[in-house]
Amino acid sequence: MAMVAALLILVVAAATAAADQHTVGGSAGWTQGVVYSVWANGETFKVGDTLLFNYGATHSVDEVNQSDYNNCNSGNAIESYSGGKTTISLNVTGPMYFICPTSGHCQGGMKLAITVVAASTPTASPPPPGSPPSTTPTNSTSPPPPPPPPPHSAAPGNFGVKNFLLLEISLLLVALIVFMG
Ligand SMILES: [Cu+2]
Repeated sequence: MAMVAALLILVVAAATAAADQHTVGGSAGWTQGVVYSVWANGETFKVGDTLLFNYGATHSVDEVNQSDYNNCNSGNAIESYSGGKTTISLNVTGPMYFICPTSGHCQGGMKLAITVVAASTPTASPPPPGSPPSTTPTNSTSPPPPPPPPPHSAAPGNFGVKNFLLLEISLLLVALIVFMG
């Protein structure tokens, strides 16, 4: 049972902490004519995730600082990538900026700003404080329930009136005892 619970916790933790790959621009990829701020607003970028840029031969990817992002300046790039397919690991929290260095592309909107947030760390909920472990003894001190009375084998035979009366009285007494008890 404990094994099953541990496995369940592992599965849930793995599901919640799973790293995601964000394909920039979705199916459109890294190209002209995509509003990347809209795309980025629909994504949650976590530490441990990756960005995937898919682009054609006329495009590249430059990681730049905020100022160069704003000014579409690729002359000062932190990193430059090319080749049509670029995967970038998101290792730290904070903003990241990317532009296409091809002339005119950044000015035309081919620029991406994202904010990387800390990966969600699932914490196992601890037991509430002030709840001591159960100390109720398992061996009960109350007496066991009394055994049921034996069934009356009332076999009317050749009773006389006197015996019949006695039987009636005893039955009444038993009924009384049962009702009183
Ligand atoms: Cu481009």
